[in-house]
Amino acid sequence: MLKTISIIGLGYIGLPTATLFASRKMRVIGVDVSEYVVDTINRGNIHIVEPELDILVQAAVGAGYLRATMQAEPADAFVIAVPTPLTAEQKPDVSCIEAAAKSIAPVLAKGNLVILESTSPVGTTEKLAQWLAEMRPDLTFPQQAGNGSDIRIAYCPERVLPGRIVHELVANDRVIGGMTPKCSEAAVALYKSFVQGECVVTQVRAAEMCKLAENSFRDVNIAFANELSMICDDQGIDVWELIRLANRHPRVNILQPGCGVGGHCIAVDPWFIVNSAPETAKLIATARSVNDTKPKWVLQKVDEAIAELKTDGMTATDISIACFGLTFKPDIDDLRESPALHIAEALADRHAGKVFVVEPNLESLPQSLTDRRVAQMDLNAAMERASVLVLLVDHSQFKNISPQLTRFQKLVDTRGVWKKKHG
Ligand code: SAJ
Repeated sequence: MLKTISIIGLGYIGLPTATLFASRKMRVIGVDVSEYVVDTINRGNIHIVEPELDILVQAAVGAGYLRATMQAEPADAFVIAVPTPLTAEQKPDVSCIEAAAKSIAPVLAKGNLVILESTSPVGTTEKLAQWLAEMRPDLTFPQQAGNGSDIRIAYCPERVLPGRIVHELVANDRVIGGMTPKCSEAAVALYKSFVQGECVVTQVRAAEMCKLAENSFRDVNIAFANELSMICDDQGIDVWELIRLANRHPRVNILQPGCGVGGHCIAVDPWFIVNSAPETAKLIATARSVNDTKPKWVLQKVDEAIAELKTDGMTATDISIACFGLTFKPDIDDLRESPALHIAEALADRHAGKVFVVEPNLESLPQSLTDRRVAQMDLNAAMERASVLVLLVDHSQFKNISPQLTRFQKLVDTRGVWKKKHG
């Protein structure tokens, strides 16, 4: 029975996972490199915005089941949930996993289970096992000792949706790739403490690829929608109506176009596949490029709207632009890799007139925008005052209204929210 669980990395995945183990009355030691994160959690507070999480953390810390620290301590199981970003050359950076391995190696003991949850290129779990084996020659690892190893190692990707993390951590099926059958068995037993979905066992490399394939599938499908939106615009067809019509086919399910793909997963993970198979991953690479091109296309549409206003006699400085929505997807406050934010920055850089932002989910604008003299404005004022209305994110606050445009106002709606809806 695993009684003490250590979670390495207390971010969007690590912290909710830690609290769910704690809610099952397991002793949880959360480890993070940030003193601010550790202090915040130890006060029973959270440093990220995620529904339900604040109450869970408060309860877990209050009841003494969850504690955060900057130094790894002995435990029965270690769950690594650290970031795996891309380098400037779009190559996976697994240095945080290596650092996590270094931090836990000194406290590892016979019988421990080590699980990697971070999205990782295929082969990373085996690398992790190798790093640990080099640092602890006194212990045996699955790559050397097979089923009888002292330390068990598995890859178990997270697949939860930001905004629904707590619910999905419990409800979703888990893919579990142990380095040996015993490793998988131990990992299933651990997750079964709170996961109500099925824990499906596979090979370690298949589990790594599964995570990358899931996010690439979504990226490719969003790219299809984004490409369609540009084709339809060219041909005078309302893409949102077209998608509603096509989706009436029982085997068609086109996703929604937008101003680009953001967040730290869908826009990142496909590169892990492209890097490992540059010759064959052509569709995945093309989808990335289609989605990355979409913000530039939106900027072009704004330029066209400005040009039309100019032909009506307005000067560039008379023309104000209001961006509606800044976050990477609706109804969250997360700006990571947000195409809407990049569009707002680019508009501020290239436009001589005023640029405003309406973002009901943020108390204040990021510095990159305030530095560019972009101001926050409320919804009604922006709809009345802006010359170009650029709808970037379909927040619920924007959905139930339809702006009445004057002759001197233009609309660039990247989400189909303020377009006339049919059927
Ligand atoms: N988007 C569109 N059109 C759509 C759907 C999404 O333009 O029809 C855009 C969003 O606006 C956003 C981006 O895609 O900019 C990503 O949003 P998302 O809701 O698709 O995904 P994430 O990044 O919040 O979470 C994804 C999820 N993966 C899948 O759905 C396959 C989640 O389950 C993963 O756990 C998460 O990535 C992750 O951590 O990897």
